[in-house]
Amino acid sequence: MNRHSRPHPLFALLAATSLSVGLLSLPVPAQAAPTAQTQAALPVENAVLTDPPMVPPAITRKTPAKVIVDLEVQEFIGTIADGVQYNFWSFGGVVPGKFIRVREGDSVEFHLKNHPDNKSPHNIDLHAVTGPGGGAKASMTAPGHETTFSFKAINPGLYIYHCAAPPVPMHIANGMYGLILVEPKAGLKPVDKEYYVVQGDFYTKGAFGEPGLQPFDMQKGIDENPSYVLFNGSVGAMTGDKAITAKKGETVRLFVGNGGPNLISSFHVIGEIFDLVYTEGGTDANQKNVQTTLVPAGGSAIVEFKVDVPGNYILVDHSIFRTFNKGTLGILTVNGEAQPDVFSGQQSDKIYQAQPMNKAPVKPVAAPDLKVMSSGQNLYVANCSACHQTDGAGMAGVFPPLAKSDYLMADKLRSIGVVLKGHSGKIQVNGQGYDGEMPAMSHLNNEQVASILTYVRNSWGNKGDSVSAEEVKSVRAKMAK
Ligand code: HEC
Ligand SMILES: [Cu+2]
Repeated sequence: MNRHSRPHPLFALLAATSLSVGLLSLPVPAQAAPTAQTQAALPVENAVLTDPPMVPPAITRKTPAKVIVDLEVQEFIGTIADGVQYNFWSFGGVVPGKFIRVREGDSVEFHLKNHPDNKSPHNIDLHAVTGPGGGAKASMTAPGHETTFSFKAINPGLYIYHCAAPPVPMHIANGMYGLILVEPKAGLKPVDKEYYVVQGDFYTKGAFGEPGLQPFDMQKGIDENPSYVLFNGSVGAMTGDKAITAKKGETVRLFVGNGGPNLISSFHVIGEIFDLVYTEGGTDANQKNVQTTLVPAGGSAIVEFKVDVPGNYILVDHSIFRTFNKGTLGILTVNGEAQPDVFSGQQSDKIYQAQPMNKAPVKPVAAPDLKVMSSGQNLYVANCSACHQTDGAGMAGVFPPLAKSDYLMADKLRSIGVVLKGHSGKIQVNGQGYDGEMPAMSHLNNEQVASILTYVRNSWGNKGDSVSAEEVKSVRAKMAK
């Protein structure tokens, strides 16, 4: 039997509290507002909401206000990767949801609208809320309804918000999360650029990149085995012409969140050091000079850094398979003049003559077949020794040595190519330059080339593995293309 067909008891508990209460009592009668009198004195404003990666402007007010937040839940089919669609659920039609910015001490009047075309009831649990469920039960909203609740933003900090309608993990996995910043009374120090980045893990029936509309995979979610781990809801949401940008010398502040639902992020920007980290989104900029900061599922971090050198800086989760195989990659492009005293770029690339390493070989090389060795020797004498000499020593400056040849031993497939194709042009063998012409030995068949090279790679002090006719064949096939 399917493991998740019988719901966990917690599900029943949640259903009995938030969902059923929310649904059965819909429309929820507006609760008498106990703070109506005090609120009446506050100036009223509408919150500025932004799509990722943008952040609303800093709050310049010095006194509290009543801030109205209007957020509409939208279920929509969007692109999760090139050629791959997913049925996202969202706060405001974007994943992560709209960025909300209020000030410590503000009274927030929250309006949650559930679009009539949606199929599921939804709600919102804001981690910035002090009160049961973070507002989840108070905001349970059926499709085609709008609910309202109010809270006072007592604690400053950067908080995740998310849907908490059952099944909760599925709503979160579908993209129902975002960030709300409660600016401290004194404000945040002004910086040049602010951006909004949220990581999330996604569970599709198909593997990463498998095209078409991909359904949600509950079992992969339970197993914590995502097909995608993404910044801002899709592969490429922050690359190419969607990369975030800054100018050399500017200070960048990233509001980083992690919607989860499962994974913890080891957030890192390749080639930068965070000058300042507000660990876990608290208001104490408690850490200086940090390479990688943890962002818990359902948590956040604020990082700040000055960009001193132009170029592309890659945002990653340093659990690095996620970056290379599951999509966790964003780019910050820094424009400006080069800064060679801070970073020079590559200054040279030359051949490095090293002593052989006296490490024990990891994989013992099988002794070459004696028959192969002796036929290889005969063929070598007939075809190669005129130039490379019977003892493989070559002739200084004219014919490169094969005995103890670093060039020969470094790359088996390349040496097959040299024999089949010949070689001309500059070449370095054991530190000595050669610029001669070796004729293509195309009259030799695969077997013969294999035995010659097996002999050469195991004579005069050379020690290497055998060359098979199969390998020669595949090099020959590649050449033909
Ligand atoms: C007519 C002379 C001549 C013959 C015959 C000849 N080679 Fe060469 N070989 C050269 C020259 C010259 C070079 C260097 C080419 C260059 O400078 O680009 C070379 C380069 C090489 C290299 C790469 C450099 C090194 O030392 O590792 C290998 C391997 C090699 N030959 C193997 C062979 C084998 C095996 C045969 C016989 C099947 C053979 N050669 C036959 C002249 C010859
Ligand atoms: Cu929801």
